[in-house]
Amino acid sequence: MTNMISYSTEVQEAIEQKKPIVALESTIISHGMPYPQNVETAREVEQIVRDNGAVPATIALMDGHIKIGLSDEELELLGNSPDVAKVSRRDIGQLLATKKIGATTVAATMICAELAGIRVFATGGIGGVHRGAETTMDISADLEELSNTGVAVVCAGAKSILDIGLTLEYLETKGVPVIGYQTDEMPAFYTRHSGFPLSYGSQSTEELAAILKAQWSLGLKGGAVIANPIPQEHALDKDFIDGIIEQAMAEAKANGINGKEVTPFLLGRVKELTEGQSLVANIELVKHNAKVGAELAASYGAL
Ligand code: PSU
Ligand code: MN
Repeated sequence: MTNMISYSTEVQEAIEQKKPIVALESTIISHGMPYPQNVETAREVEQIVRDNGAVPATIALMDGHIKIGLSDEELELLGNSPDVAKVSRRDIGQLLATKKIGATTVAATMICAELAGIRVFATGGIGGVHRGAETTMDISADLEELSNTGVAVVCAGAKSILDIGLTLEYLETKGVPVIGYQTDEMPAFYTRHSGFPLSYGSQSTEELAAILKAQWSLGLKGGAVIANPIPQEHALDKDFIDGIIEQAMAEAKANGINGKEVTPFLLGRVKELTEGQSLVANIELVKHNAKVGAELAASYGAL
């Protein structure tokens, strides 16, 4: 197994020196944001992790390897090639065997992070139960992964292209803790409020780390969602963004978009319809998650 995993020098040294490490996903780069903002953001996010006391490990599949930590050239390749695959759990073996380039989703990044011994992962938003899932059965593999794989995912909640209430129900059934960071309410990605209360909100990364430690020390399988709302100054107006999401979803339906194409299609259309405002908000919330992720990794490492 180990010869399929390759570490960047920075991450290798961090492992040897037992420094805190934060995993970062790559689908957000390849399919979640347009070029060149995607690559710029990826580099800025890595720097924020460093500035807050941890080492970034952006994860992707290339040349038959799971790469833990990417060079500038590798990031550029991910952000600016048309044929990067979106890789979830089911795709990992195929991508490695065929040596193609794959960007890892939340699910696949969690798997790779766990293989590398990394416990904290920061991203934008998780996948979830899509609206209308009672007929389409479109439920992201991210949710199953959260119930199986021991990695904490710092995110700004799930955006309202999803059914946030059903996503929370699913996570509850699967025994996944969803813990607010300095909030008692599930955030809704572009906005701070969804109206759905969480069972617990924590004020400090020290306490979050202690919660994770208790869960994993008992051998309780699975990860956790650390729900960290977008900073107020970058939040979008709820009615504005909800209207646009409705329109993008209607277009997805009219165009027969389904399967793994749904999330990238909706993200792209929302960006166009907001004239880029959603992209700015998305970038800012990812940066904030990177900061909290670094602080959480440092707190966890100090236990
Ligand atoms: N949500 C976002 N931006 C993203 C994604 C989700 O706000 O880029 C990506 C993540 O990689 C997530 C994936 O794991 O989409 C979920 O895709 P699906 O719904 O096909 O499982
Ligand atoms: Mn899906």
